[in-house]
Amino acid sequence: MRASKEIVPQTVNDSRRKKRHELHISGAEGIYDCPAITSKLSEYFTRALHHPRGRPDKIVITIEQIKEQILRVPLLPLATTECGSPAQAREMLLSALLTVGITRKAVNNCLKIISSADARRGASLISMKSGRRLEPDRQRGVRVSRMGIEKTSERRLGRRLSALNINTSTVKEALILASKVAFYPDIIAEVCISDDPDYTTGYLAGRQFGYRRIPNIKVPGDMHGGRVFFIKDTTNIKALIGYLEKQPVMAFFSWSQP
Ligand code: WAQ
Ligand code: MG
Repeated sequence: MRASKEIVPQTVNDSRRKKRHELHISGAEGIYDCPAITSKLSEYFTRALHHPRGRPDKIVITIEQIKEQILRVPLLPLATTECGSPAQAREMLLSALLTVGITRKAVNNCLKIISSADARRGASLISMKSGRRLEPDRQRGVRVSRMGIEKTSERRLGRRLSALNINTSTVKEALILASKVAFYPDIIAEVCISDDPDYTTGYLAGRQFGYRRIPNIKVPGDMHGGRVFFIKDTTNIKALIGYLEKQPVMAFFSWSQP
Protein backbone atom coordinates (compact mmCIF):
# COMPACT_ATOMS: atom_id res chain seq x y z
CA MET A 1 0.00 0.00 0.00
CA ARG A 2 1.15 3.51 -0.60
CA ALA A 3 -0.63 6.71 0.24
CA SER A 4 0.36 10.16 -0.91
CA LYS A 5 -0.88 13.68 -1.22
CA GLU A 6 -0.29 16.08 -4.08
CA ILE A 7 1.37 19.30 -3.03
CA VAL A 8 0.62 22.32 -5.18
CA PRO A 9 3.53 24.77 -5.24
CA GLN A 10 3.08 27.81 -3.01
CA THR A 11 5.76 30.20 -4.20
CA VAL A 12 5.69 32.20 -7.44
CA ASN A 13 8.91 30.60 -8.65
CA ASP A 14 7.64 27.09 -8.10
CA SER A 15 4.29 27.72 -9.73
CA ARG A 16 6.03 29.14 -12.80
CA ARG A 17 7.76 25.83 -13.15
CA LYS A 18 4.41 24.17 -12.39
CA LYS A 19 6.24 21.48 -10.51
CA ARG A 20 3.82 19.44 -8.51
CA HIS A 21 5.08 17.15 -5.87
CA GLU A 22 3.75 14.02 -4.20
CA LEU A 23 4.15 14.03 -0.45
CA HIS A 24 4.66 10.50 0.84
CA ILE A 25 2.15 9.81 3.64
CA SER A 26 2.30 6.10 4.39
CA GLY A 27 3.39 2.76 2.95
CA ALA A 28 3.13 -0.87 3.99
CA GLU A 29 3.77 -4.30 2.54
CA GLY A 30 3.56 -7.92 3.58
CA ILE A 31 3.07 -11.53 2.54
CA TYR A 32 -0.21 -13.12 3.65
CA ASP A 33 -2.32 -16.19 2.98
CA CYS A 34 -5.36 -15.58 0.83
CA PRO A 35 -7.94 -15.73 3.68
CA ALA A 36 -6.08 -13.00 5.60
CA ILE A 37 -6.10 -10.52 2.72
CA THR A 38 -9.55 -9.00 3.28
CA SER A 39 -8.77 -7.94 6.82
CA LYS A 40 -5.28 -6.74 5.80
CA LEU A 41 -6.84 -4.59 3.09
CA SER A 42 -9.08 -2.85 5.55
CA GLU A 43 -6.19 -2.47 8.03
CA TYR A 44 -3.95 -0.88 5.37
CA PHE A 45 -6.79 1.36 4.20
CA THR A 46 -7.49 2.59 7.73
CA ARG A 47 -3.79 3.13 8.32
CA ALA A 48 -3.47 5.21 5.15
CA LEU A 49 -6.54 7.29 5.85
CA HIS A 50 -5.77 8.14 9.47
CA HIS A 51 -2.08 8.84 9.35
CA PRO A 52 -0.22 11.35 11.54
CA ARG A 53 1.59 12.67 8.41
CA GLY A 54 -1.70 13.92 7.02
CA ARG A 55 -4.66 12.89 4.89
CA PRO A 56 -3.77 11.33 1.54
CA ASP A 57 -5.58 12.11 -1.73
CA LYS A 58 -4.35 8.92 -3.37
CA ILE A 59 -4.07 5.38 -2.00
CA VAL A 60 -2.68 2.60 -4.17
CA ILE A 61 -3.01 -0.99 -3.04
CA THR A 62 -1.41 -3.74 -5.13
CA ILE A 63 -1.96 -7.46 -4.54
CA GLU A 64 0.25 -9.96 -6.33
CA GLN A 65 0.35 -13.73 -6.09
CA ILE A 66 3.79 -14.98 -5.10
CA LYS A 67 4.98 -17.52 -7.62
CA GLU A 68 8.69 -17.53 -6.89
CA GLN A 69 10.50 -19.68 -4.37
CA ILE A 70 10.36 -18.06 -0.93
CA LEU A 71 13.63 -17.46 0.89
CA ARG A 72 13.68 -18.02 4.67
CA VAL A 73 15.74 -15.56 6.70
CA PRO A 74 16.34 -15.41 10.47
CA LEU A 75 14.88 -12.48 12.41
CA LEU A 76 17.63 -10.26 13.78
CA PRO A 77 17.90 -10.37 17.58
CA LEU A 78 16.35 -7.26 19.12
CA ALA A 79 17.81 -4.98 21.79
CA THR A 80 16.98 -1.48 22.99
CA THR A 81 19.89 0.87 23.66
CA GLU A 82 19.76 3.76 26.09
CA CYS A 83 19.67 7.08 24.35
CA GLY A 84 18.44 10.44 25.64
CA SER A 85 18.65 12.78 22.66
CA PRO A 86 19.14 13.05 18.89
CA ALA A 87 22.72 14.27 19.50
CA GLN A 88 23.52 11.19 21.55
CA ALA A 89 21.92 9.00 18.87
CA ARG A 90 24.22 10.53 16.24
CA GLU A 91 27.28 9.84 18.38
CA MET A 92 26.21 6.25 18.96
CA LEU A 93 25.55 5.71 15.28
CA LEU A 94 28.90 7.18 14.28
CA SER A 95 30.94 5.10 16.69
CA ALA A 96 29.09 1.86 15.87
CA LEU A 97 29.25 2.35 12.11
CA LEU A 98 32.97 3.18 12.16
CA THR A 99 33.68 -0.20 13.78
CA VAL A 100 32.36 -2.09 10.74
CA GLY A 101 34.46 -0.14 8.24
CA ILE A 102 31.94 2.52 7.21
CA THR A 103 33.66 5.87 6.71
CA ARG A 104 32.89 9.08 8.59
CA LYS A 105 31.92 10.68 5.29
CA ALA A 106 29.39 7.94 4.57
CA VAL A 107 27.88 8.31 8.06
CA ASN A 108 27.61 12.09 7.64
CA ASN A 109 25.86 11.66 4.30
CA CYS A 110 23.46 9.21 5.92
CA LEU A 111 22.66 11.65 8.72
CA LYS A 112 21.97 14.38 6.16
CA ILE A 113 19.53 12.18 4.26
CA ILE A 114 17.56 10.98 7.27
CA SER A 115 17.27 14.45 8.74
CA SER A 116 16.27 16.19 5.52
CA ALA A 117 12.74 17.55 5.39
CA ASP A 118 11.94 15.83 2.11
CA ALA A 119 10.90 12.32 3.16
CA ARG A 120 11.13 9.67 0.45
CA ARG A 121 9.01 6.62 -0.03
CA GLY A 122 12.00 4.29 -0.16
CA ALA A 123 15.52 3.86 1.15
CA SER A 124 18.81 5.39 0.02
CA LEU A 125 21.79 3.22 -0.89
CA ILE A 126 25.12 4.67 0.28
CA SER A 127 28.57 3.38 -0.56
CA MET A 128 30.20 2.47 2.77
CA LYS A 129 33.57 3.93 1.68
CA SER A 130 32.97 6.90 -0.64
CA GLY A 131 29.61 7.83 0.92
CA ARG A 132 28.13 8.26 -2.55
CA ARG A 133 24.41 7.80 -3.17
CA LEU A 134 23.94 4.82 -5.46
CA GLU A 135 20.17 4.42 -5.88
CA PRO A 136 19.07 5.21 -9.45
CA ASP A 137 15.97 7.21 -8.44
CA ARG A 138 16.77 9.58 -5.60
CA GLN A 139 13.27 11.02 -5.32
CA ARG A 140 11.74 7.64 -4.76
CA GLY A 141 14.49 5.59 -3.15
CA VAL A 142 14.36 1.80 -3.13
CA ARG A 143 11.26 0.26 -1.60
CA VAL A 144 11.78 -3.08 0.14
CA SER A 145 8.82 -5.34 -0.45
CA ARG A 146 7.61 -8.94 -0.37
CA MET A 147 8.53 -9.86 3.18
CA GLY A 148 6.54 -11.55 5.89
CA ILE A 149 6.90 -13.77 8.94
CA GLU A 150 6.06 -17.45 9.43
CA LYS A 151 2.99 -18.05 11.62
CA THR A 152 4.61 -19.84 14.56
CA SER A 153 7.45 -17.32 14.58
CA GLU A 154 4.94 -14.47 14.62
CA ARG A 155 3.36 -15.89 17.76
CA ARG A 156 6.73 -16.33 19.45
CA LEU A 157 7.81 -12.85 18.44
CA GLY A 158 4.51 -11.44 19.70
CA ARG A 159 5.07 -13.02 23.12
CA ARG A 160 8.62 -11.71 23.29
CA LEU A 161 7.64 -8.20 22.27
CA SER A 162 4.66 -8.20 24.65
CA ALA A 163 7.02 -8.97 27.53
CA LEU A 164 8.97 -5.86 26.53
CA ASN A 165 5.78 -3.83 26.08
CA ILE A 166 6.52 -3.14 22.43
CA ASN A 167 4.22 -5.58 20.63
CA THR A 168 3.15 -3.19 17.88
CA SER A 169 2.87 -3.55 14.12
CA THR A 170 5.45 -0.74 13.79
CA VAL A 171 8.13 -2.73 15.63
CA LYS A 172 7.21 -6.06 14.01
CA GLU A 173 7.18 -4.68 10.48
CA ALA A 174 10.46 -2.80 11.00
CA LEU A 175 12.14 -5.91 12.43
CA ILE A 176 10.98 -8.06 9.50
CA LEU A 177 12.15 -5.46 6.97
CA ALA A 178 15.53 -5.05 8.70
CA SER A 179 15.97 -8.84 8.79
CA LYS A 180 15.35 -9.13 5.04
CA VAL A 181 17.75 -6.25 4.36
CA ALA A 182 20.53 -7.51 6.66
CA PHE A 183 20.47 -10.96 5.08
CA TYR A 184 21.92 -9.59 1.82
CA PRO A 185 25.71 -10.03 2.00
CA ASP A 186 26.56 -6.67 0.33
CA ILE A 187 24.54 -4.69 2.89
CA ILE A 188 26.68 -3.83 5.89
CA ALA A 189 24.23 -1.82 7.97
CA GLU A 190 20.91 0.00 7.98
CA VAL A 191 19.87 3.16 9.81
CA CYS A 192 16.20 4.10 10.15
CA ILE A 193 14.22 7.01 11.51
CA SER A 194 10.42 6.91 11.24
CA ASP A 195 8.88 9.73 9.26
CA ASP A 196 5.86 9.77 11.60
CA PRO A 197 6.03 12.98 13.63
CA ASP A 198 5.12 11.21 16.87
CA TYR A 199 7.36 8.13 16.56
CA THR A 200 10.76 8.99 17.98
CA THR A 201 12.44 5.57 18.24
CA GLY A 202 14.68 4.58 15.33
CA TYR A 203 17.14 1.75 14.87
CA LEU A 204 20.50 0.57 13.66
CA ALA A 205 20.55 -2.89 12.10
CA GLY A 206 22.90 -5.32 10.42
CA ARG A 207 24.27 -8.83 10.68
CA GLN A 208 26.95 -7.54 13.05
CA PHE A 209 24.59 -5.36 15.11
CA GLY A 210 21.33 -7.25 15.24
CA TYR A 211 18.34 -4.90 15.52
CA ARG A 212 19.26 -2.12 17.94
CA ARG A 213 16.42 0.20 18.84
CA ILE A 214 17.45 3.80 19.53
CA PRO A 215 14.94 5.87 21.55
CA ASN A 216 14.85 9.67 21.14
CA ILE A 217 16.57 9.56 17.75
CA LYS A 218 14.40 12.54 16.88
CA VAL A 219 12.24 15.01 18.79
CA PRO A 220 8.43 14.71 18.66
CA GLY A 221 6.84 16.73 15.88
CA ASP A 222 9.62 16.29 13.33
CA MET A 223 8.33 15.15 9.95
CA HIS A 224 11.71 14.00 8.70
CA GLY A 225 12.80 10.38 8.59
CA GLY A 226 14.12 7.78 6.23
CA ARG A 227 16.20 4.70 5.72
CA VAL A 228 19.77 4.28 4.56
CA PHE A 229 21.48 1.03 3.59
CA PHE A 230 25.28 1.08 3.64
CA ILE A 231 26.58 -1.15 0.89
CA LYS A 232 29.92 -2.48 -0.34
CA ASP A 233 31.52 -0.56 -3.18
CA THR A 234 31.58 -3.69 -5.33
CA THR A 235 27.80 -4.22 -5.05
CA ASN A 236 25.88 -5.06 -8.21
CA ILE A 237 23.13 -2.44 -7.77
CA LYS A 238 20.66 -4.06 -10.14
CA ALA A 239 20.89 -7.41 -8.37
CA LEU A 240 20.58 -5.72 -4.98
CA ILE A 241 17.46 -3.79 -5.99
CA GLY A 242 16.02 -6.97 -7.49
CA TYR A 243 16.46 -8.71 -4.14
CA LEU A 244 15.04 -5.83 -2.08
CA GLU A 245 12.00 -5.20 -4.27
CA LYS A 246 11.14 -8.62 -5.62
CA GLN A 247 12.63 -11.54 -3.70
CA PRO A 248 9.90 -13.03 -1.49
CA VAL A 249 11.25 -13.54 2.02
CA MET A 250 9.67 -15.09 5.11
CA ALA A 251 11.40 -14.41 8.40
CA PHE A 252 11.57 -16.97 11.18
CA PHE A 253 12.28 -16.60 14.86
CA SER A 254 15.75 -17.86 15.76
CA TRP A 255 16.97 -16.00 18.81
CA SER A 256 18.83 -18.37 21.02
CA GLN A 257 18.34 -16.53 24.30
CA PRO A 258 15.24 -17.53 26.36
N1 WAQ B 1 11.46 0.09 1.91
C1 WAQ B 1 12.38 1.07 1.91
N2 WAQ B 1 12.28 2.17 2.66
C2 WAQ B 1 11.19 2.29 3.43
C3 WAQ B 1 10.19 1.29 3.50
C4 WAQ B 1 10.36 0.15 2.69
N3 WAQ B 1 9.45 -0.83 2.67
N4 WAQ B 1 9.23 1.71 4.37
C5 WAQ B 1 9.64 2.90 4.82
N5 WAQ B 1 10.81 3.28 4.25
C6 WAQ B 1 11.59 4.49 4.49
C7 WAQ B 1 10.92 5.71 3.92
O1 WAQ B 1 11.92 6.61 3.49
C8 WAQ B 1 10.19 6.27 5.10
O2 WAQ B 1 10.08 7.68 4.99
C9 WAQ B 1 11.10 5.89 6.26
O3 WAQ B 1 11.71 4.67 5.86
C10 WAQ B 1 10.39 5.70 7.56
O4 WAQ B 1 9.32 4.80 7.36
O5 WAQ B 1 11.71 -0.75 17.06
O6 WAQ B 1 7.85 3.40 11.14
O7 WAQ B 1 7.33 3.50 8.00
O8 WAQ B 1 10.44 0.90 17.78
O9 WAQ B 1 7.80 5.77 9.11
C11 WAQ B 1 11.08 1.94 13.50
C12 WAQ B 1 10.67 1.13 14.67
C13 WAQ B 1 9.84 2.36 12.78
C14 WAQ B 1 11.69 1.24 15.76
C15 WAQ B 1 10.19 2.87 11.46
O10 WAQ B 1 9.32 3.80 9.52
C16 WAQ B 1 11.24 0.40 16.94
C17 WAQ B 1 9.00 3.37 10.71
P1 WAQ B 1 8.31 4.50 8.51
MG1 MG C 1 5.92 6.37 8.44
